[in-house]
Amino acid sequence: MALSKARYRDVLDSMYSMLALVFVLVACVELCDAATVVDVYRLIQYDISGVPFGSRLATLNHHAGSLHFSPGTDLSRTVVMIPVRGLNITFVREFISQKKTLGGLLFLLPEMFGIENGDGGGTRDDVNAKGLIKNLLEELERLLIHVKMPYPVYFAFENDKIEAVLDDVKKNDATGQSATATTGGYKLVVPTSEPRKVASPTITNIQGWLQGLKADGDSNQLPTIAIVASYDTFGAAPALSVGSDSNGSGVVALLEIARLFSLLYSNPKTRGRYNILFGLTSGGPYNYNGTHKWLRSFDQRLRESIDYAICLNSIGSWNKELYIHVSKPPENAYIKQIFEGFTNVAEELDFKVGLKHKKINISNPRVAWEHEQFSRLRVTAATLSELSAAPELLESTGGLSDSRHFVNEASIIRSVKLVAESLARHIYGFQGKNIKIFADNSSLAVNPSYIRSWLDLVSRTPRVAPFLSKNDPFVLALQKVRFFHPLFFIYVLCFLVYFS
Ligand SMILES: *[C@@H]1O[C@H](CO)[C@@H](O)[C@H](O)[C@H]1NC(C)=O
Ligand SMILES: *[C@@H]1O[C@H](CO)[C@@H](O)[C@H](O)[C@H]1NC(C)=O
Ligand SMILES: *[C@@H]1O[C@H](CO)[C@@H](O)[C@H](O)[C@H]1NC(C)=O
Ligand SMILES: *[C@@H]1O[C@H](CO)[C@@H](O)[C@H](O)[C@H]1NC(C)=O
Ligand SMILES: CC(=O)N[C@H]1CO[C@H](CO)[C@@H](O)[C@@H]1O
Repeated sequence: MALSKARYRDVLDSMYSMLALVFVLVACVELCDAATVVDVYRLIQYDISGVPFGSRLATLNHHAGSLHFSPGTDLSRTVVMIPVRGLNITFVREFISQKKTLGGLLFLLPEMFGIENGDGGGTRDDVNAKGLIKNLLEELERLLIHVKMPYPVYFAFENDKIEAVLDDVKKNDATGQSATATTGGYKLVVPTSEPRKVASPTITNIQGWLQGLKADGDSNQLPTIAIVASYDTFGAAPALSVGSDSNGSGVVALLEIARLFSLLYSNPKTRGRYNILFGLTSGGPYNYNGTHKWLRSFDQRLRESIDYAICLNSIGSWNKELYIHVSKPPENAYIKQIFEGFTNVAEELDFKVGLKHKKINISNPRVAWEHEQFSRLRVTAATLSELSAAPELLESTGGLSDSRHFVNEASIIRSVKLVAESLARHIYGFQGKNIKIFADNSSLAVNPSYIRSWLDLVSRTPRVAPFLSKNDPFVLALQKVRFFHPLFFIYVLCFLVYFS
């Protein structure tokens, strides 16, 4: 069952707690003595406008079965183990839509999607195989987050133990006899209490500020440029939603751009005549709800001082072309200036930027891109992304398949060079001149190891907003970023959930 578009206008209104759990796998073959413990991750459970989605139960205590069950088998007391590798997605879609009564589902994910599995090189064949399985996982995720399943659904990573169990279970199923306590087999147990609604969840925006230099008078009267990235994620398994590309890549690029400009701004001789505002926004998957709240927290003078805002989203896995998405027409003087500035730098760096124009619909609260939240307040803004078209709500939000494996540091480095260099030329009035401010090997060079270490950190940090408090180590790490001096931070707490 897919959600109708109309319903998407409302943001998610409840989330249920419970992330990773320890899964106790009890082998009950003849002698009930061997027990194995495997980490499992529960499928998300949430409501939109009172409509329930995801897995609605958590406690599990049933026998393991495979997809090799004989037709007509009663599966109401069986946990069906489904390896994602080689999965027939049509079959799973039909299986779920039949709304069978099941004891539960356990999906086995390839190891490389594990959070601990950093970047892997591999041959070209590997890359193709990885691409296929990534697409499969994306499809599965899309399927699972948009249905309601009245039974527990978990994910686990493949390993020798669990594969051996699956082999045994398949053999048993092939005999046509279902496993029970008396016939032997395996029992899968998750001893947990049922989830509760997350009480007053909040989302946290983080803001930084570089003060420009005004020779005579008040620097608050200077124009401002805003650089923004949404940092939270949404996915089928909250505990696995690290979003290396969406939008870990944008966060990492923002931090590096902030580092570069704070170097320039720490010297009065190179401090620009623009203030620079950095925003790490939350609620990205929920219609950029945090951005919406953040913008409304500005006083009018700040909002009016914003020359333009650049939002960075999914810029970690492109090759040849990036897109600038705007809602003002391409003929608009500001848009022309931004686009020409970016195009010139991109040419020097030997790639292309395309301009994509999509009008906003003021009477529809649903936005396609982050910059549209700015556009709605008449602030000129653009989103830089490798995506040529806007994803649907709750898509490309950093779920299961968006792992470190598929993000390329070189793409982020080139994106940083593009944005930093274009902005610097705008700030220092070098438009149209081939002047490299952030030249390689200079003291202002882009720092690949800095980029890599942040990318590694975001790729290890699940960031589904209601589960990420303002005291989360990741949020604290962002707050402590040293170069952000003399930047300051403000936490804007937004209430995402309404209770009736
Ligand atoms: C996948 O499952 C569908 C539905 O059960 C079936 O019709 C199709 O033949 C299967 N495809 C493969 C490649 O097994
Ligand atoms: C704008 O949004 C409103 C409300 O969702 C909708 O009724 C209308 O058809 C939309 N207009 C266009 C031009 O898409
Ligand atoms: C930067 O330095 C490295 C080695 O330190 C060198 O290989 C590279 O060519 C230099 N790049 C530029 C643009 O000077
Ligand atoms: C953000 O969430 C709040 C609370 O659920 C809701 O009232 C508001 O309309 C949302 N804003 C946007 C822009 O979606
Ligand atoms: C989690 C999140 O905000 N993801 C965003 C990443 O970027 C893409 C492309 O701009 C957005 O569509 C996602 O919503």
